[in-house]
Amino acid sequence: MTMNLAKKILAAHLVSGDMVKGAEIGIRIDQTLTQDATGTMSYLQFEAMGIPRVRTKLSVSYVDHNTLQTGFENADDHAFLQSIAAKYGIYFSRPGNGICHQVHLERFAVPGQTLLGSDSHTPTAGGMGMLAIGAGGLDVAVAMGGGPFYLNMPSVLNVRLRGRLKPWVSSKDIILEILRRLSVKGGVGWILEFSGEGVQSLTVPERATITNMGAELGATTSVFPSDELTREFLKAQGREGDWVPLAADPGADYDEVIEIDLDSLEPLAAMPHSPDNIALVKELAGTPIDQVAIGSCTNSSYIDLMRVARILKGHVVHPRVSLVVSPGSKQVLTMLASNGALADILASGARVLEPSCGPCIGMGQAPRSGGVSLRTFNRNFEGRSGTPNAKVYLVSPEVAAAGAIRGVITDPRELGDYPVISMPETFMADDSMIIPPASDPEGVEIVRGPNIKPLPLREPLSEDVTGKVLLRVGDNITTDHIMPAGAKILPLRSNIPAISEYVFSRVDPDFAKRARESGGGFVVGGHNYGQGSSREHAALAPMYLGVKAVLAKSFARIHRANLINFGILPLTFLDEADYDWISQGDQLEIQGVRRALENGEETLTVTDITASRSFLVKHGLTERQVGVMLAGGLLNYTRGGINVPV
Ligand code: MIC
Ligand code: SF4
Repeated sequence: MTMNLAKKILAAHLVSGDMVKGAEIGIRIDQTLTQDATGTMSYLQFEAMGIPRVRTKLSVSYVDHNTLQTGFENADDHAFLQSIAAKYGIYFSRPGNGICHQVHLERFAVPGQTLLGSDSHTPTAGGMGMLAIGAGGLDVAVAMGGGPFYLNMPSVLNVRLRGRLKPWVSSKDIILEILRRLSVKGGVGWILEFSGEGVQSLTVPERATITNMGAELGATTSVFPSDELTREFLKAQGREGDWVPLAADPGADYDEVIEIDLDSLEPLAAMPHSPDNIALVKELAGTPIDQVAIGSCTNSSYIDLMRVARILKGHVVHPRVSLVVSPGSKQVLTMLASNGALADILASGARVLEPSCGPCIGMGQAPRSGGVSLRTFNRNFEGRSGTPNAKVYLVSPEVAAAGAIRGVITDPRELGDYPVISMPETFMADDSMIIPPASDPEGVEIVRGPNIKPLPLREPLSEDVTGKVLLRVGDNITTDHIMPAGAKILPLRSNIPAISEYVFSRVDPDFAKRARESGGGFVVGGHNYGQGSSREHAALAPMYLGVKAVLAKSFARIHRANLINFGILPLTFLDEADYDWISQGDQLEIQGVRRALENGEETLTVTDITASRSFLVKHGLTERQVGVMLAGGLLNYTRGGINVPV
């Protein structure tokens, strides 16, 4: 039987279920990664499982998000993460070593293996031919314990790349074009698999820009074949031994195919406030810019920043613009420093940050009020930059650099000759900032600062679920709406009671108070509820506030899984028109939920007591998920020893 590449990797890792579209399968996870903003919870959960050492081939804990230390909290979390890593057999990438996805691609990603990461941009490693999936921290904890990762068997979309990109058009424009065609919810339930002769002109980091931002489609993951360019990249990283050739079988089937003619692409931008709000850069030309931010796990590779350095060389940043550059890794920064490119970047007036997420997650560098910010990042959700009324455009490094010089959005093709950057034959690989696990784990004491609070747990599911509609929101609500990030709130990631005060704070500042006073209740949403990040705090903190169920038209994959993991019912309307009848403050009741789930019933009746009407919702839970829900969440369920083999 011929198989596409995604199916081959899934089949090689299958531990349960049949690979039938939509059915639940369990897969073995070879590698895991965590970052500091999701990692503390993930490791608290791992600790609670009582397993002495990780059972993966490789697990890495990165510190890259919470690097602004405005108080003791982040530094305390770093110390906790370092001690946990030493004790449980995990490699620890120290703050300053770089953004998890960039470093993982450079130093650890292996074609054909599976990677589960507590960050939605884990698919970055798909640029290397890995099957790399983002998940909540609890799912990653289970995988570290040797348990399978469960997902619904995705459909596979073949993206055929034809031709070659023209000068000044880059791989960022390819993924922006896909977002234009498919939208931020078009990838839910899909894996994107790239093929075609166009692949051969894209280096591994350029491929990784595309798989990285596949997350913005809501896709399960995205994957490229592993070919000669993959081998060259690995060789240049001193890891040729990790290379294996991988591709779909000739004539393999796909559920759908789209073609992209690379020659016809032009520089694109995602306009405020959604990654799928795409326009041609030339149509936006002339728009005044206040800030340009270059970096993030999407566009901070050596190739990206070398190109930026060449474009900036000999220019000074426009007086209106603040240019900030954050290299993706210590490797990238070191190479720029040693070949002189960093001097060109500095000479332009750029403000260079340490290799970390930085402005991408609102950790500093918030734009001025109402300011226009051009960013090479992957998300431009309203308020994510830290300035509620800023207007963020997502662009390629070429468009960003051109804008920084001119002070207005500029079609980079106006700049003349395109700087051709070739891949280095050898990268400056130095793993001295990656600390291996301790050789005497018993001797390691876990460091726990006062900001690290114990994990809250939910009670087993009650027979009837009742409460008020605490909030009713529209389509495409992001996890940044539900549980905002930024320099002020991120340091509370290991303190659920404190962070829960900020749930929905940008949408409705009274939400937390109302939820507490009402003893919890329901949230009602539109399509693609919970799109964006993998942060399980967007489920855990509402759970802490007593949210019992979310009724929505549809859910984003990772957030739905997180809701289930923390015992919140994700329910979808059988008839979407029922959404229109519900108002904030309505008293809802679902009787006999436990019994219905135990009896295998697929729909539940919701009574809106205030509106005097009833309607049907479906839960779509698999048998395993029903078990999780009845137990009051995955941690209660795994404590029964059901999920993780001991
Ligand atoms: C993001 O880009 O939104 C984050 C911050 O990396 C999140 C993880 C988090 O919230 O900690 C993600 O993408 O999953
Ligand atoms: Fe970090 Fe931004 Fe990438 Fe998230 S998207 S991992 S915040 S750089």
